[in-house]
Amino acid sequence: MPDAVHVGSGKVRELYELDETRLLLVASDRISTFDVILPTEIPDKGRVLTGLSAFWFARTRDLVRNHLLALRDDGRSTECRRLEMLPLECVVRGYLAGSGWKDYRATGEVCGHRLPTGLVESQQLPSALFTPSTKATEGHDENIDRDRGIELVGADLYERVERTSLALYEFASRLARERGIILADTKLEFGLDDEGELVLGDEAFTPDSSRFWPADVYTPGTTPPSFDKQPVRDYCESLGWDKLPPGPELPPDVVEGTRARYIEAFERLTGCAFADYAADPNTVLS
Ligand code: Q0Z
Repeated sequence: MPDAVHVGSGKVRELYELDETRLLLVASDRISTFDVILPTEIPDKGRVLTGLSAFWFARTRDLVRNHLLALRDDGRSTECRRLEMLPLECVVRGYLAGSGWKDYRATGEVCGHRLPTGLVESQQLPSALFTPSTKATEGHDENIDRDRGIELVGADLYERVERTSLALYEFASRLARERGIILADTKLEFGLDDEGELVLGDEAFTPDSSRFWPADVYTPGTTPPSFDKQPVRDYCESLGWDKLPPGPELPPDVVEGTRARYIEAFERLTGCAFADYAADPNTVLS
């Protein structure tokens, strides 16, 4: 990456500094499952996720500002405004899954929200919950309650990110549901710009930052299949792999099936042909 200093690595993305005010976020084709990066890539996954995020940024501009400045021609790189990121992972849950389901089963609560008794796994919640977490230094994010969230960012900002996160989730989950995808939950990240304005950053409503479920097979009381990664999970389970690194290589049919699912999610949600996005990434912005 000429003229850019590498400033960070995520599991599947890289972050570069373009200048004092701009960063470049580059999504690779790497895939993780059971929290392990696999040695085999899924061609076009990075472009699908970059295009989806950009689509949502464009569609939610009236709800909150966002960091998107431009998409590069490669379709996997986003030029973005450099923000002061908040130390809060803004999780919204519309359905009982993952750590929310575990916490509910153990305590009847999720992040301090008391829920009705008798809910089953993957059930839709009476209303979506804001269940923030903090980036733990090692391993998994730590769920926090409202009081801890307010300690971290202050009451005024906490209430702004809560309201904004819920509004974004309501918008995106409704659009996704109309297109056959349940957005069970999602993680958003916000920052402040140089004027102290709240800005949506990072990625938004991608299958890497959210749980996507196919609506046509959704059954409360069961563990729904992942819209995108189910072929990978099923293959890994079939090997009896211990889920410790290194992960297994994926065979070509699993790679192709998984790539097709990412592209299907992109096309259903954006209404754009993926080939049109590949030819000109700006097609998702209008
Ligand atoms: C995002 C991350 C990644 C590693 C910092 N607009 C922004 N301004 C300031 N900081 C960030 C952003 Cl998006 C920022 N991350 C997460 C992404 C690789 C870490 F691609 N960290």
